[in-house]
Amino acid sequence: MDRLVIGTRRYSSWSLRGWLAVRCAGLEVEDQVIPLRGAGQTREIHEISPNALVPYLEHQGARIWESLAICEYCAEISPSLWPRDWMARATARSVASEMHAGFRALRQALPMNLGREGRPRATMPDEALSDIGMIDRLWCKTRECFGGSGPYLFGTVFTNADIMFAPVASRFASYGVTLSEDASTYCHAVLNHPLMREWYRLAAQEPEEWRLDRYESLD
Ligand SMILES: N[C@@H](CCC(=O)N[C@@H](CS)C(=O)NCC(=O)O)C(=O)O
Repeated sequence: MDRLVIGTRRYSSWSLRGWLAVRCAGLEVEDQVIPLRGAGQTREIHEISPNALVPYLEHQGARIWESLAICEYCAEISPSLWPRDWMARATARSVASEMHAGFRALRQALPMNLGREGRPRATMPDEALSDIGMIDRLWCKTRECFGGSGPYLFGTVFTNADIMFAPVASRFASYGVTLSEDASTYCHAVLNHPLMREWYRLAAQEPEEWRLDRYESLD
């Protein structure tokens, strides 16, 4: 059975990226959701995934781990996951890689929690605020150069670059982060993508026992 192994939808930002890429590419795989314990403690994942992390994809004999590798794999099947124009494509790969490798302070300060409805953190580290400013500027600049009249970073098509930032849009909404007008418009476009709505719908169906205090009790 071809499968995409993901973690709790409410929290697993990397899983969201893999799932969006797989769905955008139309791969026929079954979702296998493993409730996360956090901090690498989810033993079931160790038995399945080579890097002991999710997302992890098995498709037609191929095994793919690391969300960016899954995005690349999906783009081989569905090339529109990267922009068609080579210069736009080079930039899309750069911003997607920048997200995959960076913005650690933001990721630590604002863990994804789809159940949190716009309540800001009581305190925010300067490094996280700096990441937010960088992302805001990156979104605006990319859209200014490549967005044209479309709602996404590279225009009308939702690409791997948008996929990499989709959990960030979710975090900005969950923690009531104030953005520039252009960044805010983009953020809403991502959150309103039909697949994002679908992810939120499925997350809302997860059992309450899967909730983790470390995320739910964050002030
Ligand atoms: N660099 C990896 C990061 C994947 C990652 O950290 N996944 C988390 C869930 S969002 C995980 O599997 N955690 C295991 C655990 O919490 O036990 C990727 O891009 O896929």
